[in-house]
Amino acid sequence: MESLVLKLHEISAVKFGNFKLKSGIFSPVYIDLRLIVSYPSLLRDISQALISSVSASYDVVCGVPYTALPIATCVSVYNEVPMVMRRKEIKDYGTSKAIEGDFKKDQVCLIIEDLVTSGASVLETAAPLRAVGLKVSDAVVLIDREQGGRENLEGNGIKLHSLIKLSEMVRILKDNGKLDNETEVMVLKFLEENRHVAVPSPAKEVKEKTRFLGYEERAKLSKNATGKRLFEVMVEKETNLCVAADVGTAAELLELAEKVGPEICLLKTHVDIFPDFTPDFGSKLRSIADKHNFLIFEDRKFADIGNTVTMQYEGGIFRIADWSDITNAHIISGPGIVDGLKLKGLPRGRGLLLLAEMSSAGNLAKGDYTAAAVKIAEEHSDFVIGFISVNPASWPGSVNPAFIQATPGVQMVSGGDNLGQQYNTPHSVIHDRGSDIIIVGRGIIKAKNPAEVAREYRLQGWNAYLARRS
Ligand code: 5BU
Repeated sequence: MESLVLKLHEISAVKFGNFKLKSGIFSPVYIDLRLIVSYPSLLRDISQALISSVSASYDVVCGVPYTALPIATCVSVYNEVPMVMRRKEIKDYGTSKAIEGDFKKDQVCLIIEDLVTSGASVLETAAPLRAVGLKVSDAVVLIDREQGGRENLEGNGIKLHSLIKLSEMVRILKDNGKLDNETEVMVLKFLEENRHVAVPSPAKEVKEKTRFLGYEERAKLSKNATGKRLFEVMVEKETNLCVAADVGTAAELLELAEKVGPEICLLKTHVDIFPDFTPDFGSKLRSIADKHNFLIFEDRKFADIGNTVTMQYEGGIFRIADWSDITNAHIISGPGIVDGLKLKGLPRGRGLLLLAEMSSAGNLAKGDYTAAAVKIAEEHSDFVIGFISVNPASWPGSVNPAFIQATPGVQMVSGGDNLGQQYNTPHSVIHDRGSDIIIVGRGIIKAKNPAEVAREYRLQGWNAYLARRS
């Protein structure tokens, strides 16, 4: 081991200074094992030492690209064990495989790596290997930087075998006069202080980015004209308030729209509750919306098969597609519902919200159902502009920041009604739960002065958005 460490130092594969690592932290020591391909006998020695340190049995080996690829190749050749290769970039032509080589499902694959810090690179390789049916339970590494990699891998069912720890290397170099006292102390102190480097999570990073991204930047990301406009209106009017106009008549709704218009980005309707609905309702509301610069959202909650919803959206007495910028749909019937609505909505420049979660107690839109809504939205991002959601910050994966999140069940104080509705405050919805729009019904429409109260909700919603971004 000592001669191996001294040889690595001799070829400058171990350097001391101030280096930024992949994990983002600065380190006084840097190890560059890419150089070993220029020293065939060293490459051979490392490969043989690595393999003799693993007692677990395995059927194939796989090197973490790129530095460990030649090491894995040598291990494969010397020990006559087959190798598979992980592609870092998957081709969009040919076979598009993430894992190349011949293998069978349930075969055991040993991962070979040159250096482990947080273990992130090993995990990036383990995921596609596992996805194609290989079993991964061991990884062998030349150098363990002792910065949490062992624990992070263990948490993902992978036992780490290391040939040497960085602190041991430092001691060998010191004992052989290759390192002064001061540098040794500094490196050991650094290792001691950085024992736990977290594995960076792509999902968490996207979420964090979305949290700080402004509506104006997200407007540019939206692939749908209405989605874009909604973000833009929010920025222009400094409002993320949608009023749910669940009043008794169409006449009252038009009156309310005039009053709250200056405060809102969106007005949500349930037209099928009006006894006085007439075919000119849409054009009347449209002109108020244009005057006050807000969008219209008919909360129709389509739920049928694709063919039926095309007729429900375009036809009947309500002719929703003619006047409502946005409507929404359950995904209970599968993605065909989006295809159906898109057929009629997209040529008119409309947008669709998918119901990923609901606000009412005991509802079934959670877990896999919510995840399915996100997947369908991704597949139709030209028409789907976002989601009805309650707690998007807690969704397990990352969500494209082009999608807008709109949340019903909002009042100044949390609580509920006696029919299952559950309320959160504007601050909790926007700041804590990661939503973009507060949908407020009775909190505003039952107030003596709806315009004044709408203004209060607007300020609370907007301040929560500003606080989230800072
Ligand atoms: P409220 O008065 O603020 O409770 O009205 C909420 C509105 O949002 C009402 O029009 C509902 O139909 C709508 N809503 C909801 O409350 N919860 C949901 O999950 C969905 C819509 Br989807």
